[in-house]
Amino acid sequence: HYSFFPGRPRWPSNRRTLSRWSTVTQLNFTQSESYRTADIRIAFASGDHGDGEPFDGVLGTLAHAFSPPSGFFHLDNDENWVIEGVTNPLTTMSAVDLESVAVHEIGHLLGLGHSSVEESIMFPTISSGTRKVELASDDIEGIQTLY
Ligand code: TQI
Ligand code: ZN
Repeated sequence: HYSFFPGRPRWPSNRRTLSRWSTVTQLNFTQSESYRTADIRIAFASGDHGDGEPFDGVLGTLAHAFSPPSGFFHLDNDENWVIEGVTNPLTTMSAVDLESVAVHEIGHLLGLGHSSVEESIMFPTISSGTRKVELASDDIEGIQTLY
């Protein structure tokens, strides 16, 4: 029978963020062979990266995604991105949870603007050091109204 290492460490699933949105809609996401022809193109970038919306170093703008049918989703490479709460002690003060930001930006990619409901993923602020990855009923209503 199989066993795990203590604490059950594992690689994070890179599809988890997209599946949060696909489980509440008819949308399907598959990984494309080619970045150039993909509908959704995700990249890390620093400073001025050619789309007229330059990044600004640590904190400030963390990421941006454009409304449909753009499909561009850029993450600021200068942030101290954190996955599953694992932070570098030297950068904890400015740590940003990658999954929380990604779920929010995918919402923008799919066509959701900001929400006035504080619990929602699409609320325009998040307290620093916070992890917010579960869709709220407001997010689900929004995306189901659109798709
Ligand atoms: N990026 C902003 C955002 O995604 C970009 C933005 C500003 C924007 N105004 C907009 C996008 C109007 C669409 C419409 O909201 S951000 C958060 C949150 C950012 C902010 O880097 O400031 C998250 C990215 F909600 F926490 F403030 C992700 Cl989760
Ligand atoms: Zn936003």
